[in-house]
Amino acid sequence: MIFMTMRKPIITVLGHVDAGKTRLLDAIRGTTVAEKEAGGITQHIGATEVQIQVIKNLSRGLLEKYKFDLMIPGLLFIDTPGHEAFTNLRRRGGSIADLAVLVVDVHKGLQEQTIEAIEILKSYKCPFIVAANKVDTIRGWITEKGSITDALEKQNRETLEFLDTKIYELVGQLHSKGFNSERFDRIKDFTKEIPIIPTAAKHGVGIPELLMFLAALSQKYLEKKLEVHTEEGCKGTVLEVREEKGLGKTIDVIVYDGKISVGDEIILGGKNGTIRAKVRALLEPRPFGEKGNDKFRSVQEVKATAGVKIAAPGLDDALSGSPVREYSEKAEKEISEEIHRIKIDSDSIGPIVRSNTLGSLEAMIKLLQDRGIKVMKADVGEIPRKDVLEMESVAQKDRFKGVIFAFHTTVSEAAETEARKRNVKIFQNDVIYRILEDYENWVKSEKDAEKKKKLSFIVMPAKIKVLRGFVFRHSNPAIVGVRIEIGKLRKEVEVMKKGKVVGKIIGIQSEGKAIEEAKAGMEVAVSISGAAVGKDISENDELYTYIPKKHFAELESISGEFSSDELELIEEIRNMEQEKAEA
Ligand SMILES: Nc1nc2c(ncn2[C@@H]2O[C@H](COP(=O)(O)OP(=O)(O)OP(=O)(O)O)[C@@H](O)[C@H]2O)c(=O)[nH]1
Ligand SMILES: [Mg+2]
Repeated sequence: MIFMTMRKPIITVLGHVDAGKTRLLDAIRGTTVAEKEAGGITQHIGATEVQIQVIKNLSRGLLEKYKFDLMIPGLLFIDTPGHEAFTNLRRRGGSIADLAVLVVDVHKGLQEQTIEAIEILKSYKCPFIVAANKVDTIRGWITEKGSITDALEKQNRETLEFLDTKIYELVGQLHSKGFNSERFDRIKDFTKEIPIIPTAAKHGVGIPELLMFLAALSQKYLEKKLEVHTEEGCKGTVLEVREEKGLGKTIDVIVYDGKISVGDEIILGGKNGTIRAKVRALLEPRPFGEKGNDKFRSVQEVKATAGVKIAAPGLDDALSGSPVREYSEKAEKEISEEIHRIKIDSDSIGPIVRSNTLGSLEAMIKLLQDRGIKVMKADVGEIPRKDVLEMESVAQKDRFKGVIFAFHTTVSEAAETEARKRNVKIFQNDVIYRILEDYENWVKSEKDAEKKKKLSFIVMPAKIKVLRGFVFRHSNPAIVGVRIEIGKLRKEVEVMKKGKVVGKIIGIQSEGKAIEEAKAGMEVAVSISGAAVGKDISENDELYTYIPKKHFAELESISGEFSSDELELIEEIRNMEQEKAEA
């Protein structure tokens, strides 16, 4: 028989350094000491559970005001804030975090890592709400603990206006990232707008609204996703791998479905393939005030949603971000496939990606794929020398693909030396979107340089007219005044009349000064070697640059560089040369 109930949604907190993520989690944990004592807030391994009753008590009139009717059993907050933890909260096709809180410093708006967090949230399709934090630092702010709705009523007009300016700057920035948002109390349609909740984590301001909106949104939009099968085998994710005194390597796991008991056999991902292990102990933090000689207490069974430490023999190579399941052949196959899928050498040629955990690796691969870059190989750990050799051969086929991305990981000395020697690019950074930006900037500047080089080698189309009354010298070389009708005239190109080459431009002068190039509209004096005025050329003649046959394809490849006049001119010259050749 299958029992199905609704579990607590899993919530993670992301944002830029110093935005106040830790403080916000502290505020949630410390919201009401009284609730804590009554069991309303409990500590898990790596997570904090907030019972629904706490949210109901805190929200007072707000639930009625917004017509929220809460049925979920509570919320489970992941205690480690940051992308690191979030990217490890992964499961096939997404994240096990049901919702995220994006913490933004109200004065600073979207900063580097906020943008990175948004990118990752987007790629995992994880809905989020925004905490516009540190509102207490706005000039004139009157601190009122608890509800932000109440606090807003206490503020003077200038303070409120300043807050709104900042909020709408944020709305604009979020919009440019593809999200519609609005101050929480002005939202009309929750399916279309992301609520922005002003908070002062330091003083616990806005926490009731934050909790309430998280609860309401998870219930409304995640209902299906929150169904659990409490009598089935466990499904979870390794959040962290930790050495514990007397226990050896342990794994901190977030269980999002099913249950796990001491003695169960589990299967998870390791650095060298899957690991099958028998649960020796399930550990929870010892509640405050309970007697005991260490920080954990042992339990027999844990049901989703929960954070738990698992002690078992053989966990030395366990991988952060790996799935954990109750052992079955099917589960083993699936986990093995999942690890393999990430590490797989794809058929296409492309870059190598390495990262510190399976989660961050997957996030990086996703973001690259979003940009149309197919990864050839991905793995956790340091960049070894052999990666450079592999990418050198890829670069020979496509130099923009033969690169290495080192996200949150180190590059071995041998790899660095080899990369320098072989000219293989390694993009290394701890901020995902920085790596992507560096790579994209590099590609752009290389392509620009390539184009520039190409342009300097090919003959540009030009149509020039010999001006009447400006013959300065008749021959050896002929020097005449011309007007550039269309295109660009450069030195060292041959010119033709009616398809026949009459000479070569060996000098261009404008107002008495030698120049390298003359553009359409300019009137200049040109020296033409090999041509004689009166014989090969005359006043009022129209001359065209002679374009070598093999240059036409090159010109075509950069056709975006030309105006429609110039494109027509290229065709005219091509026809002229063809007719001449056929004649
Ligand atoms: N005035 C004020 N200060 C705050 C508020 N929230 C956080 N701070 C302060 O901002 C600083 C950073 O807060 P943290 O919570 O450590 O920020 P964080 O986002 O966890 O930072 P990292 O973990 O380093 O990424 C601390 O000095 C906090 O006391 C707030 O609402 N008001
Ligand atoms: Mg912190």
